[in-house]
This record gives sequence, structure tokens and C-alpha cells, in this order.
Amino acid sequence: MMNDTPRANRPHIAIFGRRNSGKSSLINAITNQDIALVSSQKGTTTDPVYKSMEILPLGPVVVIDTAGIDDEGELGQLRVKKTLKILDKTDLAILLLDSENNDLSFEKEILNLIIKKGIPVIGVVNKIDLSSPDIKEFENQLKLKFLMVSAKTKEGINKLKEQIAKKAETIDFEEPAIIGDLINRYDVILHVVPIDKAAPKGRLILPQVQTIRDVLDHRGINIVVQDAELDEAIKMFRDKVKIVVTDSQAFGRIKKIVPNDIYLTSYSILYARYKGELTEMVKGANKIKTLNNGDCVLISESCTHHRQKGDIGQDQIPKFLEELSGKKLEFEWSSGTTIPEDLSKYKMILHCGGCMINRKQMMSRINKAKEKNIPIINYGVFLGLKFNVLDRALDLFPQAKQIWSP
Ligand SMILES: Nc1nc2c(ncn2[C@@H]2O[C@H](COP(=O)(O)OP(=O)(O)O)[C@@H](O)[C@H]2O)c(=O)[nH]1
Ligand SMILES: [Mg+2]
Repeated sequence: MMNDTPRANRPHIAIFGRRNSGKSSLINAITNQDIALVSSQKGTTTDPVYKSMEILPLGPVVVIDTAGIDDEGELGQLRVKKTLKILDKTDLAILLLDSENNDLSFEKEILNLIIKKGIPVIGVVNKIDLSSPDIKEFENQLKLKFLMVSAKTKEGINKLKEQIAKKAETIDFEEPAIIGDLINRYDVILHVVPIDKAAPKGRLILPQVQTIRDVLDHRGINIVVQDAELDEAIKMFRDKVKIVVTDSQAFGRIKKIVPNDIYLTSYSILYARYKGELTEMVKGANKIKTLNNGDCVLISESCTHHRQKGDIGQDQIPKFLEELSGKKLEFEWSSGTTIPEDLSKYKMILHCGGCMINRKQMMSRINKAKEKNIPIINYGVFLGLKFNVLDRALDLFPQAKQIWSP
């Protein structure tokens, strides 16, 4: 729902276990609702299912119900792969065992991955109403503490919820500030929000909403205008405005209007820092000159909005990149929550602001690119470059500015 904490900002708790271990039942037991599909049929949950919910005393979270880690056959293997991908966005993992299961091979495998990724994990043995297993044996084999529950009788469920809340406290779910760390009480932030064909009807987009909210949280003062009113707004508040934040696509027009002693940046540059690593994006921008004719560039967007002609990702970015590099390039596109498995063919990745994915996912993409030594740039940094305002837009971020070598 529109009024809720956006999904990308909630801690993600994922439940892993074999088919029929009771993952879906456990979600229902934790939330006291029938929101996940329970079935005695093996492999009922095929794709990962996301549920936004409140877990008291923790608060709003996203719980991810996954397919079994022991799924078999070609289709089953595909499901297992999808389940493993979930690890990229998991803040807290629950490893669920069936009390009647003695072979722990699948569990060992996924636990290793969880630990390798540094994800905190809670071990849970389910169906203790059916049998009382030797829990020490499980703990010795997996080197993990286990809680005993029954999703059916609800035994142990409250303890588990407390454990989730306790573990969650120790995790740094706090995302870095969007803009709050740059402002003091009463600072005036002027937002430039062009209402053009691409703007959604009747509302603002998430980065605008979240930035405005962050200013409010830090006791700043928001002024929001379209670009046509910017001139007048600057005249009215000339000595008061500290930062102008604009839609990147309006950079070109706006930079001439905003006096040089006022900071100027964009939502996507703020997001490059909030969702990932601004410095990495600036490093990527430094690499545009090294592109060669025929190099393949991946354009990756986290949302799946309908593409329009003249669309930034479809038309404008490729055109600008060829202009900036002076080379003839090949382009491929990806959208949604996945990027191509094998990135090695790409010489550069251009990424959107990532408002639809969480920081963990964005960081995992950045790290994958880093591993392969592929420069990655987000739209905001790229458009800053294109409109010749990157230098100025980085004034707020000295660390990134230092790296920037035009
Ligand atoms: N007796 C008992 N049965 C359970 C328990 N938890 C789940 N089940 C049953 O186990 C089967 C599989 O449950 P489900 O939640 O769909 O498992 P999933 O495949 O891991 O999501 C269903 O028939 C459930 O009713 C439990 O704690 N005790
Ligand atoms: Mg299920």
C-alpha cells in the first residue's frame, strides 16, 4: 500500500528449508494470519513470495517465503537457484529443519552460503509436536543453535519472535541518510520536480518523496517547485536556500538558474550514495574515456515500468554514452530484480537510481561488477557528467569529489 513503509526500506527476513519443512506454516504462525500458502504437497511455493508485515516487537519487515532447497528436476533446480538469489537481499535468515529429518546435506550447503555472505541466521526445528529429535545432534552437525517450535501448536513461536527481534537489533538495518546528514534545522532545501509526460499521474516518485521526508525528519524546510517556477523561487529565497535537488534530466536547464554559491545535486546522486557507493559510481565515470568501439554496455533498471519512446534508459543514455565516449557501442538492457548471471561480456554497466531495490541488492550488484572489474555508473552521476554539472553536484560529497578526474 502507498502509505506503508516502502518495501525496499524494511529489513528482509528469509526462511530457508526443505520442501514441506513448514516454511509457509511458520510464516503464518509468526504473523498469526493465513498469509502464506500451506500444503502437504511438496513444492507448492515455487517462486519466492514477499510479505510485508509487522513482527512485534520488531516492527515492519518483509518476510520472504522460498521454495525448498532440496527441490529436484530441471524445474526444481531453477527454483533452488531463485531461492539462492534471495540471499543477496536477506538481512536475516531463518534455517528451518523438519524434526523428522536426519540428513542435513542441503542444510549444510545453504548454511555455508549464508555464513559466507555474513548474514545473521537463526536455526529453527519445526514440527516438534510430531517427534522430539536430538537437538544436540543437529547443533553439532551444523554448528548452529536451534530453537524448537511447532507451527501447528504454536509452541515456541513467541520465543522465536523474541529471538528475531533480538537478532535484528544487532544488525545495522539503518540505511545511510539520503540528505539528512547534510542539513541542519531550518536549512532550506529547494526541490525541482518537473511534471512532464514521464511523471506519474497525481503523485511524486519514491526518491522525491523519500528525500522530502528525510528533510522533514532532520527539521529542514522543503520547498518544491517545477522547473518553470525555479527562477522565481530562487529570487524569493535567494539567501535562504542551502541545497537545490533536481531531477537529473533537468540538470542542463537548472544549472544556469541556480547561483554558484548554492549547492546543486540530484535525486539520483543522493541515491547513488544512499543505495550504494557514490565513490564507485564516480570511479566508473572516470572510465568512460577507456571504452572502445564495439564494447557492450549493460543498461540495468530496477523497475519494470513500461518503456516509452525517448525513454531515458532506452534512448537517451545510449546516445549520451556514445557522445561522451566518442565510440560506437553495443547495448543490452535488463530490468527488474535480476541482472544477467554472467557479466563478463560487459565493458560498463549503467544503472538506474535503484529506488525499487534495497541497499543490499544494489551493493550486491556493485560488488559483482567490482569482482569482474566492470565500471558501474548510475544514471544520476552519468547525467551529471552529460550536462557538465558533475563537478558541481559532487561539492556536497568531498570524498567522491576527490576521486573524480575529468
Ligand atoms: N504436525 C505438524 N505439521 C506441520 C507443522 N508445520 C507444518 N506442518 C505441515 O507440513 C506440511 C508442509 O507445510 P508447509 O508450510 O506448506 O511447508 P513448506 O513447503 O516448507 O512451505 C503441511 O501439511 C503442514 O500442515 C507442524 O509444526 N506440525
Ligand atoms: Mg511453502
